Amino acid sequence: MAERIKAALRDQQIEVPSWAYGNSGTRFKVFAQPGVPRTPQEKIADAAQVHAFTGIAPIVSLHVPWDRVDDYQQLADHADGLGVRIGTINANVFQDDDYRLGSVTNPDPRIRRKAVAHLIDCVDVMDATGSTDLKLWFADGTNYPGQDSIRARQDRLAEALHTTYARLGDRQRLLLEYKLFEPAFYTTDVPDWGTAYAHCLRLGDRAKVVIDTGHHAPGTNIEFIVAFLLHAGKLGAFDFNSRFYADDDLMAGAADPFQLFRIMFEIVSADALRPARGINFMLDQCHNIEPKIPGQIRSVLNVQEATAKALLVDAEALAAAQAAGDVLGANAVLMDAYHTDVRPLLRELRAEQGLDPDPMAAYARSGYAQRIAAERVGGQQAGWGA
Ligand code: LRH
Ligand code: MN
Repeated sequence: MAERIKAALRDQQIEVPSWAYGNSGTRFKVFAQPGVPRTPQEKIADAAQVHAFTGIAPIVSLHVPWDRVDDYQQLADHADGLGVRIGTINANVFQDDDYRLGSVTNPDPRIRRKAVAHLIDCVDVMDATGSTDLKLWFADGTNYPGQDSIRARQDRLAEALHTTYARLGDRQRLLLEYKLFEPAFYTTDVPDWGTAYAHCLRLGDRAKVVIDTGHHAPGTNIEFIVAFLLHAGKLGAFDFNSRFYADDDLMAGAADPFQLFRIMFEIVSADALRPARGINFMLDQCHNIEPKIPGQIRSVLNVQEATAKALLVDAEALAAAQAAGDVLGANAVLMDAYHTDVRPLLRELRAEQGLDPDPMAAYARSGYAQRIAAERVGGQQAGWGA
């Protein structure tokens, strides 16, 4: 059992977001922190620390233009030199004054063309970095009833997605992310999994849905969405984080470790953990007050722990209890796994991989945090530039 679980965990790959290493916050305040990166190169160096201490975070997502450089091939080589690679390219059509009434759904065709041009530019970046995934999240929506035609905006969205999908290379995918609300507060043009799923069905096989765990109405059963989209072959990726209220972007597993376990159980029981299955496990978080690299290490470990517990579920006993209609028995099988302390097994796994069994402590001892705080003086600390 332990060997089977370790084997699956050795293959686990988690993608970390470049923007988690920059300053972030809320409309009330963005707190600067010492040592925060100023360049995409420094963000990637910090992300490489997370992989160095966890062994399972070899991929870094970029966000354009936050991570704009003159030579993306050179940036990919820089990442390679640090033992990581550039993964998903995130487009950004939510921070330009032109997008006040929407980007790809804007009533003004000139602004729609501008937005689509950016999406196409991001595919050019993918060609340069060797990335396979283009992730699209649209802030597009309305704030008041009557502001715009809900149906017309869907047509504009479909047209923009179609144009972008047609530009993709054969190995490239379009990942469509939905979100219930914010920054729009009446309608959001891609508000839920059903809307994203419908658009992806129409686009084609290389269009998949992204589930950001912070983008649902309170009380939403996210693992049902996971199971359904997996079953339909339309689950492309996760943006893992956690929340107590809205899109809080807190550390994955921090607010609701049981939910993360239930999600990973749906993944494991569909044998979808292996990288070959094409599900991209990404973090999408903001460390507004806590130190960013340790925050990322903790988040990666939380996903690993939830995965290990999910792999512990006795599938045979569960199937037997389910077939027998043994409600409490079936639930107990899952809860036994969830209540099992997998930390000793994970420490053992890390030691076998030549890693320090306690990545958080090992990073703290490394002195990296003090070094970057001393070195990174001056220049413009990275942030969301909002
Ligand atoms: C939107 C979102 C999206 C990213 C952004 C950083 O809330 O989840 O995935 O572009 O955060
Ligand atoms: Mn997200």
